[in-house]
Amino acid sequence: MEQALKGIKILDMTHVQSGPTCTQLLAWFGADVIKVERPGGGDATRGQLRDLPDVDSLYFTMLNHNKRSITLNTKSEAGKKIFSKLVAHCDALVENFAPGALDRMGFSWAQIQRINPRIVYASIKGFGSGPYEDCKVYENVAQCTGGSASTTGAIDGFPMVTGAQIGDSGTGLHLALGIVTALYQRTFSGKGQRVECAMQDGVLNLCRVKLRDQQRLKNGPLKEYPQFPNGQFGNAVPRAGNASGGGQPGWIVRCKDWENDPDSYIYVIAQEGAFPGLANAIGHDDWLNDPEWNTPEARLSKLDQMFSEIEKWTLTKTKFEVMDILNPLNVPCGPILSMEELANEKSLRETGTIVEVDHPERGKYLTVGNPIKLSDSYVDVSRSPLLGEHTDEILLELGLDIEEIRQAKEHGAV
Ligand code: CAO
Repeated sequence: MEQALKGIKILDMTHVQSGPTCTQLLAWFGADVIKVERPGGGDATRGQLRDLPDVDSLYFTMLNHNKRSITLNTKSEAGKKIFSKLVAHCDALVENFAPGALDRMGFSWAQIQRINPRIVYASIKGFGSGPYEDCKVYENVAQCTGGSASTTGAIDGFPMVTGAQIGDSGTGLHLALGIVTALYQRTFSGKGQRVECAMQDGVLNLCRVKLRDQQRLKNGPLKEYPQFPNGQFGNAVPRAGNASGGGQPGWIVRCKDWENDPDSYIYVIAQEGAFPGLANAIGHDDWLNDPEWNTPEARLSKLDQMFSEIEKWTLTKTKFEVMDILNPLNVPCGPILSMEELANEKSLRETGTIVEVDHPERGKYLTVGNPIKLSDSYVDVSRSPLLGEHTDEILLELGLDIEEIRQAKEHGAV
């Protein structure tokens, strides 16, 4: 079996999280990803959040699988010459430096196009054009400025960020789609193009349903929000605790032993069609003939009471027992799975979503593999490269001879 992106060469100038998640996906689909790193330390994440001394951190290794690494000082004259060769050699250049960094190195989009008119030049920045376009941005800044934090959190609490890296990994995913789309268009146009994703835009795209609710708000209260009927709505979409985002009410309820296990909870959705089964299961078949309870509209004003009745029942069972009972009744529900439980989940290992990888310095560790499954393109998750591990090999591929490589090293270019 071939790999979907076999033959595509990516000039990977990414660092930290957002860019590397993008190029890692491309590598998993078979692209040859050449990660360019500054001589000395390389990508700063190699040394951040280290759990073992002098060994590439899990932060780095889990974002840079299946890539090759070359060290290159792109600010030195000799380094710029090699960088130009890389631009000519590759199909896409991907970067997520602070705004203007590549231009300051002497490589504007116009200059890059002159070197290689077929190249796709893809960037992640914190913001698009506008008042904040020059700002540096990390994950939580994007969550706060993209609408996620203002709509996440307890009903009366402060704005909250989420553990899902929607600003970094979310934008990386958006950019990967932009790159393959631009490569596809190139097969007809013969030309490369610029691809830009702003983290604020990526987060806002993922918060689309909240902009929907913002517009619904002017036509009346948001009836599925916990603020209805007891609370007040202001001018903006409020935080909704754990309420379900859609038209079917949902909430997180406690399960047996929740006092000792911080993850003994389950999310239950009282979907209209499955409501009779749910009511029966929790011993409330009386609701089914009671006009105060037997329609979604009647229940809307007392969702608190409904979920507290459901919880009286879930408190007598483990989250997995609840799942086993409710699933056959078609009641959508999901146990709160801890990272420990996910790491040990057999089915995730079998699908390649959780993979064990061996690393020459750190030994075996777990990573999240490719969550996108193609039936005709296999993914073999291999370890991240050591800093500059493939420098000589890549320079030879670019056509440098042994003497030129020696000189590049002598000048500190690689
Ligand atoms: N050779 C020589 N110089 C190099 C180099 C190389 N191989 N690789 C990088 N550099 C230089 C850059 O050119 C830049 O120099 P200048 O400031 O002189 O232009 C410098 O290294 C540092 O780059 P940076 O400003 O991007 O790095 P930072 O650590 O200060 O900022 C970050 C990090 C993430 C805030 C910033 O890159 C950014 O805002 N990126 C866009 C948004 C983004 O992707 N954020 C997500 C990060 S993950 O949470």
